Amino acid sequence: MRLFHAPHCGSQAAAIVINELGLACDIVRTNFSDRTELLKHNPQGKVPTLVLDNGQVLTECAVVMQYLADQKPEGGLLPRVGTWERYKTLEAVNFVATEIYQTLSVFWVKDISEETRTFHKAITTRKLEVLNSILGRTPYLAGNQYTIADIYCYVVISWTKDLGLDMGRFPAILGYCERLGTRPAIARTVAADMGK
Ligand SMILES: N[C@@H](CCC(=O)N[C@@H](CS)C(=O)NCC(=O)O)C(=O)O
Repeated sequence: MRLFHAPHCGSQAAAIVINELGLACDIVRTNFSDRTELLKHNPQGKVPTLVLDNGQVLTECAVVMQYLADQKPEGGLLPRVGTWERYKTLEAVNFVATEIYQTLSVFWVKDISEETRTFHKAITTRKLEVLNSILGRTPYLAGNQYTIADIYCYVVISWTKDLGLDMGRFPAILGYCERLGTRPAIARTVAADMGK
């Protein structure tokens, strides 16, 4: 398998899953200024793009992570099909994708006005309050088990650093991210993305 990935993108979550599970998958760090190879597999030219050994292609981070985790179910990052825990994990993945990621994505729109930025900061703060309250009750997003939802959440929350949000209001989120950041697979992936 090959994963097209770029630092500071959601694809970092897929790269972490690969490293957590020790999957046989080349992680191809993509330079968006030359997408020749990526465009051969994904006409959208976006990451993550996962190319299987048989040439089939899978995109959409939330789904790519599920596929990767299912390659090694004993790794425990995604509970087995049919279990309640699996649905709770997918609920958490969807929460990150739609409530947090999509809210933050507004900040990357070019030439966003100051008024829109302030408005979206308020919306983001309300979403982060919900996340903070969940993480105040359970050690991981879907309960007691570390799953792909946590990996995704960790990556998405790392994007809040430069947004001028008062993250000090969310001690449970900060403590959780600090804890996750010490996991070897996360630390290794982040360091590699920073060229270390
Ligand atoms: N809905 C997709 C979004 C993928 C996406 O927008 N990826 C960004 C990551 S930075 C990208 O590749 N952007 C490059 C571009 O839009 O040109 C997902 O969740 O995986």
